[in-house]
Amino acid sequence: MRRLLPSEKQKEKQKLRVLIDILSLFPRYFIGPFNESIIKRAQEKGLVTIRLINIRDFADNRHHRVDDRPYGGGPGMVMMPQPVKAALRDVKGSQSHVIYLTPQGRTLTAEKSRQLSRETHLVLLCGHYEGIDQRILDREVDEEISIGDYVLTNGCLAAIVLVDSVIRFVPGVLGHPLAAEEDSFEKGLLDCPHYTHPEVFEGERVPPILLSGNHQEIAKWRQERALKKTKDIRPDL
Ligand code: 4GY
Repeated sequence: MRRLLPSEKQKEKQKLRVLIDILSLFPRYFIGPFNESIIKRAQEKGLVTIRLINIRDFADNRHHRVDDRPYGGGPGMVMMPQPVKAALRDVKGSQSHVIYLTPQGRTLTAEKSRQLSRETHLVLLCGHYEGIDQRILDREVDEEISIGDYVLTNGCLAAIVLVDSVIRFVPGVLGHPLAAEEDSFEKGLLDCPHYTHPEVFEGERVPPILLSGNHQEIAKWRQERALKKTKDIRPDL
């Protein structure tokens, strides 16, 4: 194999960093989930930087209003374009990929999360009320993503889910370098069952094959169980 040029060596060592800006009306939503466990550690390691931006801070009217009544009538309120545009202008750069979280988007998959983990700068736009003025979505958003076929009260929880699933694919975030690949969905199957100590719990034994030390047989068993589970629960996969 060809030796790496000095510039390439440097690039190899250089950490893949992801900057994630989250624009919402409720930045406090994220404080709990982002300050625990793996997401917390990913930030401490400098692999991921998450910034929380309050769209209301960018409202140019005296009362910092961010919503107004929908043209054409009907219930609910719509987020006004001005504050959203100003917040986006504040964070957007040449490398930004802007995502709007909405049930109207393409459903998030592991493949999409892996793809997003290779972006330099993700901007996540979280709506509230009936949503955001369509002119912002048309002009400023690169992609609309849904986390599933149900409606949340706002986009913040969907953004938390997206961040969590994306950062698992950022190299160095999970302990084992191949952990993200080993998990469910990477082979198009649901995961197999897992067992730990004790060997007998309330009279139920761990499947004996897992204690056999025969790694080939264990791998075969896990594959079979994953296949059966997938056929039963998700034949569409
Ligand atoms: N499902 N996937 C979702 C959602 C809430 C009104 C627009 C979802 O991603 N987002 O249900 N979002 C709505 C609330 C404004 C977002």
